[in-house]
Formats: sequence, C-alpha cells, structure tokens
Amino acid sequence: MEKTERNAILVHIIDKENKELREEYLEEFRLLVETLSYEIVAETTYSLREPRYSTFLGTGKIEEIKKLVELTEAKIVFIDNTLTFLQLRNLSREIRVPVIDRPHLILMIFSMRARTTEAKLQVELSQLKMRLPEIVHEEVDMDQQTGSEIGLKGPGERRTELKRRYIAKRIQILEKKLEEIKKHRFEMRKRRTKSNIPIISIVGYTNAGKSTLLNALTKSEAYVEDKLFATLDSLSRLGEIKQNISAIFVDTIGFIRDLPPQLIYAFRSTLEEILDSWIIIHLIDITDPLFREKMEIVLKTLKELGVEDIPIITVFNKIDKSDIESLDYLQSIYKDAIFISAKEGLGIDKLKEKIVSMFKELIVKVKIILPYQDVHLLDEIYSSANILSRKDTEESIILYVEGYYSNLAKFKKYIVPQKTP
Ligand SMILES: Nc1nc2c(ncn2[C@@H]2O[C@H](COP(=O)(O)OP(=O)(O)O)[C@@H](O)[C@H]2O)c(=O)[nH]1
Ligand SMILES: [Mg+2]
Repeated sequence: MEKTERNAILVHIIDKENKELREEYLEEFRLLVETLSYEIVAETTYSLREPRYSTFLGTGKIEEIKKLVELTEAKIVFIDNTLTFLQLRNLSREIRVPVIDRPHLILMIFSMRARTTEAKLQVELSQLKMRLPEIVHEEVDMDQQTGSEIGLKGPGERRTELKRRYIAKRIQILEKKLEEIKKHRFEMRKRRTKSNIPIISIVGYTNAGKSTLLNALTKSEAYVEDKLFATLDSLSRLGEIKQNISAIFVDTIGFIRDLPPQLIYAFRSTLEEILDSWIIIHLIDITDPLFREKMEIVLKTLKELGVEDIPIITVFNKIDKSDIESLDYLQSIYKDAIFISAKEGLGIDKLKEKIVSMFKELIVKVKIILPYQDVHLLDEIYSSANILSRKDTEESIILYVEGYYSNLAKFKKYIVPQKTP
C-alpha cells in the first residue's frame, strides 16, 4: 500500500454553537478519525456564518482544501459538522476526494466495529439510508481498501436510476432480515453460554482512556500465541490479573458525544457483544466537565441492552490530572468505585484486586450427579464449565465442575448442595 493511502485532512468548524475551538472537541474528532486508522496530515479551521446551500463551505475555503489535498496527497477530508447529502456530494466532486461529515464518520467507525450479524445488517441499513455509498463512490475512484472498509464494494456507477432501485430493494431486504432477527433475539440470549475464560469489557465515552487502560492491563502479554486467542482481533487482549488468573479484556466501541439520532440503532447493535462479558468496567474521565451526564447515559444504555446480570465496576480515570479535593469528594460519593490513572499506571493493582474478588462470587465449584437417562446433557455441561473430575457409576455420572454460576444455573436440578470449603 502506498504510504499516503491513509492520509486525511480535518476541517474544524467555528459556528454559533462552537464559538471557539475547544481543545477537547478537537482532540475527540482527531481520535475518531484515528480510530479508522487514518493519518491526519493537515488541519484547517472554517468560520461558518451562513452555510452555502450547495457546498456548505465558501469558495475560498474549498480552494484552500484542494491545495492541501494536492500537497499532502490526502485521500479523504473530514468536516466536524453535519452537512446535507447534496453538500457532501458537491464538495467531494469539487475536491476530488470523498468529503465526510461527522455523522458519516461515526457510521464508518460503526461499520468497522460491527461484528454480530445484526450489527452488520443494522450498519449497512444506516449506510444506505444516509447515502454513504454515494458520497464515497460518486465520481471518485475509490481504491478497494477504503471501499471494503466501510462495507461497500465496487466503484461508483453512473446509472443512477438502476442504483436507486437497487438501493431501495436492498433497504427492504435488510429491514426484513432485521425484523426476523429481533424476533429470535430473546431466545438466542437465553441459549448463550458464557465462555470459560473470563471476558471483561471496558465501556465508556470516546477519550475516557479505554484503549490506554486495555494496554495497562495487558502490557506484559502483547504476544499471545495460544490458539484459543488467535481468533481475537486487536481490540481484545489477554491479561493476567493475578498469578494463574487471566482474562480477555475487550476494548468496546466508544460512546460518542451528541450521537446523531439516526445512528442510535446502529450504535446499540455494535454494543451487543458486551452481553458476553463476565464483568463490565465502566470507565469515566474525571477531567470531563460533563462526566456525570455521560455516566447516566452509559448506564441507561447498558440497561436497555439487557445486561442486568453482569456486574459493573465503576472506574474513574485520569486522577493524575485531578486535584486532591475533588478526588476526595468523588471518593466520598462513589464509595465502590476505583480511581486510576491508566496512563501513569496508578490504581491498576486495586482494579485487579477488585476483579479477582468479583470472580470469587461469579465462579462456583459444584458437584453434579447426572443420571443416565439425562446423559444427553453431558455435552452441554462440558461446554458450560471446567470439569475438575468425573466418575461414572452404575446409575449416574458424578462430576465436580467449576464454572460461571449463570451457566450452571440451568443444571440446578442435578447440583448437589455442598458446603463451600
Ligand atoms: N492525563 C491522563 N491522560 C490519559 C489517561 N488515560 C488516557 N489518557 C489520554 O486520553 C486520551 C484518550 O485515551 P484513549 O485510551 O485513546 O481513549 P479511548 O477513546 O477511551 O480509547 C489519550 O490522549 C490518552 O493519552 C490518564 O490516566 N491520564
Ligand atoms: Mg480507544
């Protein structure tokens, strides 16, 4: 791949709502673009009085961006604002690389992060409805790389009518498929078993420090060769919490400030993988003035996803940037929370201790007596728990197993009550 293939230009907007450039918003926008593995090669600012109906930006700015694109060989331009489809298409034509606004950028991130079938369908549906394929492929000869990354194939076609009909049809198909999935979702959830290796998801807003924390927790084990983990992508990594106790830590898709309403379904569907975790770490940036509101939104969203049986650890990050008084105050309010600096490595041991103590409540050792007439359940027991020992007697199979309590609950009938050691 050419070196410049991922070069991107950012356009920050100063308007009635954003009278000045706020460093945290700039940083957040950069972070979103970098999530897509683009390299930011130039940034420019535009003071918006009245957006141009057909191009949003004024002619002078467009000329400047064209020059920047030539100079830096940028392959894409991101504008931190919401534009109309017409404006985006005209700008893309004019500048000769795709011009993407904030909602479409977010949609590209969702597309990259969608893993379940439902999430993939939901994201494609949003892409078609928001006409992302047309912005990216119109006139512009996109390379295969970018095309497949946002889940689109092939170069733009000129036969607009055909295309329009195809898109309308595709939307219909997707909506129907999603409808079917929703019907079965409840049953599927019930059938789901937790893996026997603990999965811990880190959730929170973009910029909270999720990726930094993932690194801090998994530092010593960057290279895991075990086959079991070969299937994991870069967003999940194995970390040792304590000697002989490891977990897979998952860096989930970040919550995004002012999420465009048309993207809410797509966002939620990409979050569904959280349901597989044993524990959720809710990470909060205490230096963010809006952190309380954001906490509420995260908790509300998790609840809507149906995670009530998964314990949540509240973790406040960036204590290195906070003063002692506000820290004391927060500690007095959030008594169960853990306070860390992911970047400086402060409080990580405390967090690990907390995880270990939670595991003790989550994992149980039990004795199971399975009579032969129910032997068909044996496979399921084996896949739901670690088998510590097995004895086959005349009437039954006696197993000592260790596993996640919610996985074992369905074998309750066969579990023999025992005193815990
Ligand atoms: N001061 C400080 N900065 C941090 C800390 N943790 C993360 N950051 C910074 O916050 C920004 C966002 O971090 P990142 O891990 O990418 O956040 P994510 O979007 O939640 O994955 C980066 O610039 C990090 O260096 C911390 O404990 N203290
Ligand atoms: Mg991140």
